[in-house]
Amino acid sequence: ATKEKEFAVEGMTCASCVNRIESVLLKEQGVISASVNLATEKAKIKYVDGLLNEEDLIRIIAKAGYKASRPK
Ligand code: 9UX
Repeated sequence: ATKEKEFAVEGMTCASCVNRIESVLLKEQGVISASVNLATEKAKIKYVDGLLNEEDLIRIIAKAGYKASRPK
């Protein structure tokens, strides 16, 4: 099954940050789509449930240099 969740992302200061995070996410096995919004500081990620969980996605974003947090 797939899930689509929104994460809060801190630390993005220019439009290239958006592209960086999206491409890092899309390289991961299990990520179906990733849409990052600089203005709202949110990342909407669609992923395969059995391959990734929220903690994995937060860790992947952290490795790219940004602080993500769980959706409410
Ligand atoms: Mo822009 Mo983002 O120079 O890490 S790419 S701030």
